[in-house]
Order: sequence, then C-alpha cells, then structure tokens
Amino acid sequence: MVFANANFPTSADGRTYHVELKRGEATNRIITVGDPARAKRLAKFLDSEPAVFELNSHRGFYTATGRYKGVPVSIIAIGMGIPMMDFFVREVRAVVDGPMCIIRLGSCGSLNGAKPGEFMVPTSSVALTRNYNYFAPGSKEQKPYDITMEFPADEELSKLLTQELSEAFGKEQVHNGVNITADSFYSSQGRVDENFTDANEDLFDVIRKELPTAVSLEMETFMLYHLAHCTTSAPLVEKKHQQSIHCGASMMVFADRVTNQFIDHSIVPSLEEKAGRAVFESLIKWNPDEMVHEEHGSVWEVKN
Ligand code: R1P
Ligand code: URA
Repeated sequence: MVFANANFPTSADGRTYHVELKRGEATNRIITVGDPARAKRLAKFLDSEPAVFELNSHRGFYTATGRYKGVPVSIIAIGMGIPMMDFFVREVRAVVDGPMCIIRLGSCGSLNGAKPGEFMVPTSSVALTRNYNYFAPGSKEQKPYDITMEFPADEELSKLLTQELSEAFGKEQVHNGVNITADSFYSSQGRVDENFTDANEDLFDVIRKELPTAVSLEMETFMLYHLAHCTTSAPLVEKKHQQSIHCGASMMVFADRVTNQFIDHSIVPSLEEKAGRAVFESLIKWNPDEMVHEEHGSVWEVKN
C-alpha cells in the first residue's frame, strides 16, 4: 500500500497507518478497551440495523461501529500501554468530524482497598514512569520513578459513569479518585521482579506520600485525559470550544494491590457485559452542542 505524507501517513483511500480507519467508519462516540475479546462482547449489544461494521487493523486495533439504541457508536480495542492510546486518539481524531466523546472501559489494580470486581471512575490521572536515566551506567539521578501533574476527566462524564455503574453494581462498589497510569505492568506498578534492577521496593510508600488520593494503577487512562486536554478546536464547525475531545474512564478492579488478591477470571465476561451496558448508557447521554459527523455515506447510515 502507498502512504502519502510522512508527517501523518494516510493511504490513497484515506486510511490512517496503524488504526486503519477512514472517514465514516468511526463515530463521535467511542468506547475504548484494551482487550479485543471485551470489545467483541460489547459489540453484541449493538442494534441489528444497520449491520455492525468490523475492522481488524494490521497493527492489532479492532473496531466495531454501529448503533446503540439508535445512537451511532464505535467500540475500539487498542491493546495495552500509553503509545497505543496515543495512536488510537490521534488517528481516530483525524478521521472524525465534530466533537468527540471517548470513554475507556479497562481493568486496573486498586490501592485503596477496592476489591476485585469493584469499579474505579478516576476523576483525574497522573503518569508514573520509569526514570530511565536513573538506571544508566554512572548515573547520578536520585529518583528511579517520575510522577506527572494531574489531568482531569470530563466532570459531567465522570458523574454519569459513577451514577450508571452505581445503579448497576451498588454505590459502595464504585470508587472515585486519582488514577496512576504506569509505563509498565511490572516495575512502575511496584511489582517485584528479581530478574531486573527496578529500584521499586518503596514505590507504594512514595505514592502514599506524594499522591495520597491515588486509588488505581493501570496503563492507558492518563494518555486519554492528557490528549483530550491538549486537543485543539481544529475539527469543530463553530470553533468556540478549545478542546474537541471529552473523555472519561471506568476500570474494573482486577488486582487488589494491598491484599494481593487477583480476580477470578470466570466472572470477567459477565462483569464486562454489565459494566458495558452502564458505559453505553453514559455515552449516549453525552450531548454535543456542535454538529457531529455526517451520516450520509457512513457505515452507521440507516438505509430504508
Ligand atoms: C494489563 O493487564 C492491561 O490491563 C489494563 C491495563 O491498563 C493494561 O492495558 O487495562 P485493559 O484491561 O483495558 O487492557
Ligand atoms: N491492569 C494493570 O495495569 N494493573 C493491574 O494490577 C491490573 C490490571
């Protein structure tokens, strides 16, 4: 395939390089998940008309686009980690017109006593990354890990997600607070691995001291909140808003990092389905006050 433009590679028919979507294949409302199996489970809730559009990109992104209760929605599985969130947000923003709402349904570890099977709706997120220079030969660096400032979720979306998940699972099962997005499942989440020098033995003490409001650890939410904060008004018809992406996140607790308990994976499918419904309901309640992407010629167009 020939890609024009090394700055933002795009194929002759308008597909982006990694996610491979073109205009009319992704909607303004998106649920993003890590696991493709989770995305396929959620795609089963889409309306039967029009038929669900599916695409597997050569780089492992999976998209399902259709309608939920008549509202156009996309579900996009991105795999794991900060760079995958960056690929996804930038490439999808490039092919969708109008404001966007992106909600992550992920999994996480808890730091606040939340049990496996409970939920996090982070009102903000920091990134916690390995300070690579600390580990360099002859390094004089003092800190093995760096923590960024907080980036907020959309307040309305966080409220909606908390409300919908509380209705589905009970108020006491849904937790708010600051999320930590780490650049490793292992070292920068405080997991001990004797095969590597990680200098992370006191990482939880550092977190408790520097960020006592932290409730969860995972690997993508920060980049979603960060990029939403950094979007410009470029694709909006009436450029009265600074930011064109509204975002929120909800995560199922898979690991209790205080008691070291891990989720029984046999309960995950039903947990994802029930949580998925709550996320869909939050997503369709988002009401943009600008024009959204043209339906004519899109994969979610209803043809009578
Ligand atoms: C690690 O197991 C993965 O699970 C979490 C982390 O953020 C990381 O991607 O989220 P997902 O279940 O959405 O992938
Ligand atoms: N995902 C993570 O990134 N960390 C956990 O502990 C569980 C899920």
